[in-house]
Amino acid sequence: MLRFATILAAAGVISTPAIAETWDMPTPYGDSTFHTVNIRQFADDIKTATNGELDITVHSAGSLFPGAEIKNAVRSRQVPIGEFFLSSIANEDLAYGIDSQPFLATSYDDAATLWTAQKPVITELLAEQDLIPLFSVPWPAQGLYTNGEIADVAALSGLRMRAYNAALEEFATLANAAPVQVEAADIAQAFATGQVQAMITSPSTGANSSAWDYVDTYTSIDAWLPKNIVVVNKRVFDALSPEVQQAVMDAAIAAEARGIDMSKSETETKISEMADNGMTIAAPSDALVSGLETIGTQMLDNWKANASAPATEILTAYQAR
Ligand code: PCA
Repeated sequence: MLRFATILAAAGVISTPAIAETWDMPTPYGDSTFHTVNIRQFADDIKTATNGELDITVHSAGSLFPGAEIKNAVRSRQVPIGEFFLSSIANEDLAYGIDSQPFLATSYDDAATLWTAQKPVITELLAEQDLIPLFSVPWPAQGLYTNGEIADVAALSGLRMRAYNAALEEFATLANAAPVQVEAADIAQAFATGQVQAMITSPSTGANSSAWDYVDTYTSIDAWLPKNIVVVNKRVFDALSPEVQQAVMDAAIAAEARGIDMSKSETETKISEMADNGMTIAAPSDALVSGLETIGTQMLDNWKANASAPATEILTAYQAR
């Protein structure tokens, strides 16, 4: 029997698997977003490494599930795998939202150190929901989009400001702005209809939503580097053969490294794209920086007061670096 199998393998007869597994993978972000380009490459890498045994189809721009539902869709096995904005589940535990604390980690190096502290903690938390984190990639540092230069925090007062998570909502409120939750895909429309007048996001999302059509100034406040995360359902993953599991893990390691490189290079290219389209690229004034830092300090105090034991563990490990 063994000899027969060997002969078949040598003849190439059993090199193609009988049953190929196909997975749907939702993400909230559009096709031009570097995260989406990266996860499509991740899917291709797995397909190649497994000889087509695991074939993942990426569904972008919230087309399969809206961003806010992706985590639970993977948890309940409506889909085996998905990508979402990690801090969007900070309402479950502040451990998930620490990357969106203003001025806590503002460079790629700091973001990497923070992820090293955060990863083991959220891996345990996600395991309670049958979820395995595969990889996580930061967005470029978050900047400020306004009409006209913003001299200090007082200049944000009264502006309707787009928010994408609870931390940004708190930030806007502390700046006396009025936060309005808007998905990335709806930014252009929210500005066009006057629903929002200012926002804080990466150069990637700013350029991808043609920020120059509705604001004229980008200020590099480099406030934080929030992350996307890709998770897989543990029961679905456990049902894969060890070889396919290994291929997924290998592709995940490569995707995290590649995604970070893409994120880094987008910071410059997308700021240039905004400048090329006529936007003023401004450095923040000292007054603006110190006002924003005061808000950051207050937010971190609030965060500490509400943090769970696991969340506190992340901050302690990060600050002990
Ligand atoms: N882009 C996403 C999340 C953070 C970012 O840079 C957004 O604006 O929704």
